Amino acid sequence: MTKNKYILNWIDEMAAMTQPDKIVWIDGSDEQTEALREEACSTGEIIKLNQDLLPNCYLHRTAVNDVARVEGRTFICTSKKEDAGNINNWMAPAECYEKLSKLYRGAMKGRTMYVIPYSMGQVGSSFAKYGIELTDSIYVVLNMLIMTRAGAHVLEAMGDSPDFIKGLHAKADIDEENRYICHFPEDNTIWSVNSGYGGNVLLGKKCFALRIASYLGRKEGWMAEHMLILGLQNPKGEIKYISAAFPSACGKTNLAMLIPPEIYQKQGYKVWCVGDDIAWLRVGEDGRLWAVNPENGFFGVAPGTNDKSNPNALETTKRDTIFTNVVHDLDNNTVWWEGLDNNPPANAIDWKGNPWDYKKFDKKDKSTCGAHPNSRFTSLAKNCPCISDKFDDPKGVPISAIIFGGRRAKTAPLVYQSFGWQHGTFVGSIMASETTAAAAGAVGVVRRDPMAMRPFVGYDMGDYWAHWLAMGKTIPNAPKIFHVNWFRTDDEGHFIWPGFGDNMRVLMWILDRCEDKVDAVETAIGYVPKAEDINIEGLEGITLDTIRELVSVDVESWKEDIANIKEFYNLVGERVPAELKEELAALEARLG
Ligand code: OXD
Ligand code: MN
Repeated sequence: MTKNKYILNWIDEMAAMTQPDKIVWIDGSDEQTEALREEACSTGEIIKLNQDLLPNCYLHRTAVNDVARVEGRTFICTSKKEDAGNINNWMAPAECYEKLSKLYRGAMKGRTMYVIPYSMGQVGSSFAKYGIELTDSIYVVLNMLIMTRAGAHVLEAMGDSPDFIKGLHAKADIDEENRYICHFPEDNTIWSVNSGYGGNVLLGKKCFALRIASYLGRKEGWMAEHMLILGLQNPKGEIKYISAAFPSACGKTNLAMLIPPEIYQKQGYKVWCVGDDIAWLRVGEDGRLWAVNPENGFFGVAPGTNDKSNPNALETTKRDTIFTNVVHDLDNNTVWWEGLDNNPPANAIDWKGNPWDYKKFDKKDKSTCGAHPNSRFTSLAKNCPCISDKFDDPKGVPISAIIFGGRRAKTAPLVYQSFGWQHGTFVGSIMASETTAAAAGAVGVVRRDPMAMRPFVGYDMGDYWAHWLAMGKTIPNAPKIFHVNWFRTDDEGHFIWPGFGDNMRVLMWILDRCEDKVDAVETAIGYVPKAEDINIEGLEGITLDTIRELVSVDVESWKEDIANIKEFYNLVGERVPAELKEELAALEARLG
């Protein structure tokens, strides 16, 4: 399919090491994709679901020991350890290549190596970057065909250029002890072995579009961020775009596909989803920051997705979807997960492949779940009812506001605006979430997750912050930077803010601030809304006093947080930019 000698030589080298029985090039055609689905069904790798109820949908179960990203086994392999920084695991490239070569040697014997040419971003767009993933998994091929733009047309676009990301994935023995997800940013290379779970093996996503891309972005003057992108359309038809970064378990996909509250719907407001996970951002000729979603689909968490929490996501999963590790309803040959509805199937198989008795399900004991808590749907973005008509636009969309968020019981107010780009970068650098009862371990422990990028920066965190500061100087018309917290609780631990669609009320204030339409109150941490400027019409149980409480700055808890921030900055180490240390000192002084 190509004469590109860089591609052909590299494949020869990888095939000599992994020794597949045959090599198949993925062309993206319906015929080939259908043949692969049939082959995977015949071996039990995937199960064809009820085609009347779920057209073109399939179910896959991973190995029981292989259900999530493995940060402890994820490495950044730069020649100098200090370039990977203190937050990442590091291995010397030569040592890592040697170690993993042993695991790859002969790993594809008796198997087929699939060659997947793919593009992150619309083929031909100035944002787009190309990659090739070699894998011995049909499940990976079928997921990549949803999550990326893949096929022969990408090879054509690559021509005879050496400029592509080389990804190698082998399932090997799915051996946890020898599972490695390794990135060689200086070589444009990703090696993943002994896993079959999406986040570790769909190499276009976290590995390329965040870790390698963040490294390239710094080198080339753009940004790769763990951000959703949404467009908010007013009754006049004007659309303003917002990108937002949240750590896991903060409702990112729900915000990306938000349904406006009735009062706004009636006036004609709409929200459009451009992306739910990753944004690539570049300065446009007009001096604004423009964003694309480099992906082609959603790899979303299934549990908790329902027709109230996210009807758009639920609708998206009803066709052309691969479900992973959810419950198989044998009566209807459909799928189910905790939080879908109150009708768990009586005749069902759980994510481990065992008969599942829903009557034994105990909410507090995750081991009784039918679907794994990290079970997923892989769905096409174009099937989302609220997908933006700019989703495929090679130019992307201009960003008016950047939002950082976290899950904080007390510290962060519902919303605040930074004083400017430098202070906004500081706000991103101190982002944090508190652990919830849903996860194992202590409740209320603060995990700092700067820009929600802690596991995804492909180089030193301090250098990454410096890149943010440097980018700010190159954007004449930079987005304003905000922080939100949907999770403030009252003294009994109940959430005060309703969240979900009502978060739009906060987005409206944010956009009003971007357009200088509304005043704000200056506090030690930034600008907070005047209570009357958050629209509470139609919200039951929320008064102006509730809003006053939600936007109040709890000085004591901020003072406690300062110590934790200092500790984190020390961990990041000596490359923390002086400007951010100054911001921290200034915040401390303002808090008194
Ligand atoms: C994540 C994801 O872990 O998007 O951030 O899957
Ligand atoms: Mn993510």
